[in-house]
Amino acid sequence: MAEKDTKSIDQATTEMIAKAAQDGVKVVFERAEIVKPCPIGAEGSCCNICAMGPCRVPLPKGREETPEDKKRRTGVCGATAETIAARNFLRKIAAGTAAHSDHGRRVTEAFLLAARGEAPGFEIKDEQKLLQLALELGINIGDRSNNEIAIDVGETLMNEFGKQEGELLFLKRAPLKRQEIWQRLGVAPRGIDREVVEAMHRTHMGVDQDYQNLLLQGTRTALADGWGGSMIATDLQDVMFGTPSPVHSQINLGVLKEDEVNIIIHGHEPQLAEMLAVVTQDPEMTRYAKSKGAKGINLAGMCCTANEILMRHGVPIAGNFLQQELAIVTGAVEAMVVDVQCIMQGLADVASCFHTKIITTDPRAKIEGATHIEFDERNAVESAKNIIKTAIDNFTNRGQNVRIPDKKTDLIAGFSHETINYLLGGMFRASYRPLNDNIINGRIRGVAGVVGCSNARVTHDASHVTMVKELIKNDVLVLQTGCAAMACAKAGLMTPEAAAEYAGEGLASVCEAVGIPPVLHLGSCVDNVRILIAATAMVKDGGLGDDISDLPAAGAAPEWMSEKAISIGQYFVGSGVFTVFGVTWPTLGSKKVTEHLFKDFEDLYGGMWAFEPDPIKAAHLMIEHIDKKRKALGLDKARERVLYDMAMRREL
Ligand code: BF8
Repeated sequence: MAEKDTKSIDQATTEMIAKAAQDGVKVVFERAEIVKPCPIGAEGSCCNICAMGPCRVPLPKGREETPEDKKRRTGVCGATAETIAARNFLRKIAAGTAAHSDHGRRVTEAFLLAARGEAPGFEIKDEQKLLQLALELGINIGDRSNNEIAIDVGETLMNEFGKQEGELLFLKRAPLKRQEIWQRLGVAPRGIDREVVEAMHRTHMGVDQDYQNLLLQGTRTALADGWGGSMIATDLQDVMFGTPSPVHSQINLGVLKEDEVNIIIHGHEPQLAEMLAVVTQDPEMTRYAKSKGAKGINLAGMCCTANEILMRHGVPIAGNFLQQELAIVTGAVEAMVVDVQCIMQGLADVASCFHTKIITTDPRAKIEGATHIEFDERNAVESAKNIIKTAIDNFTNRGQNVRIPDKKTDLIAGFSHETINYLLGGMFRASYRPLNDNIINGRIRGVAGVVGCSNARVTHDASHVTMVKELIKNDVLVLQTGCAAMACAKAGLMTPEAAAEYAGEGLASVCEAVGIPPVLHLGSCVDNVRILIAATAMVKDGGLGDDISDLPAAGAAPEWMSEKAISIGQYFVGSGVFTVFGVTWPTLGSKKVTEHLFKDFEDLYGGMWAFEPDPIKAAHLMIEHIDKKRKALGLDKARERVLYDMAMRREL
């Protein structure tokens, strides 16, 4: 694992870490120094699935593994280091898939309530996307109302979770060649829940004990996330709340306001956040805030919920994963409202040192010491008002120890697949043609998805920003989601002006012509499926091969930490994408498993994993892969033309 010499490259974060230390408040950065990662668990060599263990089978350190070592490296039941590493890896995928898919299921439930008129305040905002979805799913449109159609769409997609036979419906969205690969390998997922349950069964003591077979189920489970649960979540969120389009906003702790009631909404599912965004605008709420001495109500986002309401409402972002406790350390947050995923339990402890209320809202995710106000879509407006009033009431408890870092950055977000299509092609000829053409002519070398978390084991934001700068300097257009997107937005890479400052000549010329940043924000972690759809659209537009694995494209999560990231990585690899992770790699305890993921997978899927903690080296692995794909497509010659004069630019 890479050692880190500084905690964060972000000034606001550094400032608040210092304030936390001054105030005697322990935050994640300090805990990471106290609690060292278990080296055996980190390499996937600890098996704790039965009570004969936990069995630890670490690789010998500082020397090559001998045949004698190999014999000794088994659990009590005889499970090999390969089985143990593969089983641990599959369990991570199952947990990640479960998280995204339970999010998708909850969104589908809300969608059905809205369609049935049982969730006042929620409605169908994107009629066009609803109708497209209905056509795709074979649902009769005729002269039926949007709500009638939506009920059928919702019920059809809800069935995807518990389906026992057949294949997930959205697999048909993939290029034909990709679908054939999945069928040949037997990894086309059936129902989403079925794949997660089967993964858990196969990793139970004494079931699947062939690492290659375990990893096939890893792919099938992950595909049930990418082309199933996450895709359902993104599509239905778009229909219900609107498909994102470019929007200007700001990011970092400096978006908090000293004279207003600050409410941070943190987590993942957008239903509550959407309602808070609406209800904070209610004059009754503003009057109430003023009656308590505040000038107004300031709503800001944290983690992926932040991405959701940024993309649709331009609500500013307070920070990414490692900044959640630091927002409270400002002393200016009246309430941090959370739902599910990536919410540190440490928040409750940090909040106890300030006046901040941690408000949990979901029955699946309570935190000891937090206030629980349940959010119910059937009664969404009332739930949201109740939460906001609780925050406003807390304003008078704010102490004197307030310091908000004077640091925020402009960004443009909202690049859904539909928006990219429209921006490139225009309303009447929306297409990816100009993107494909500019890849073919070499102005754009390729496309990279740089996604994922922040991780306290490496310098916060550093790998994201370094990697992305290196990629765009080399004319690679970068698509981002999650906390990775926030890191680069804070570094100023998500404005159109960033193209001239950081991008290579070819990429900059295209960005200037279209008016887009060189780094596009596509949303939250479930929205990684927008990248799958964009990649598929590139294949379908022609000239770049007939499968996702033919594209000059690559993926990365340089600061990953969550099981969801592993699931995302596996569905990208299983969809044909070369994917590099940083920080640490969870199967290093087995060379065979690691080689299988890093090398054999390319023969199976056309995409494979890699591990490289150095972000510049990782960026160059991606660029090499992109160049390899360009060569295979016969595009290596076109890349030689990279310098453009003004006349050439005008021709774009
Ligand atoms: O789902 S990027 S730290 S917030 S897991 Fe979590 Fe990672 Fe952030 Fe969103 Ni994704």
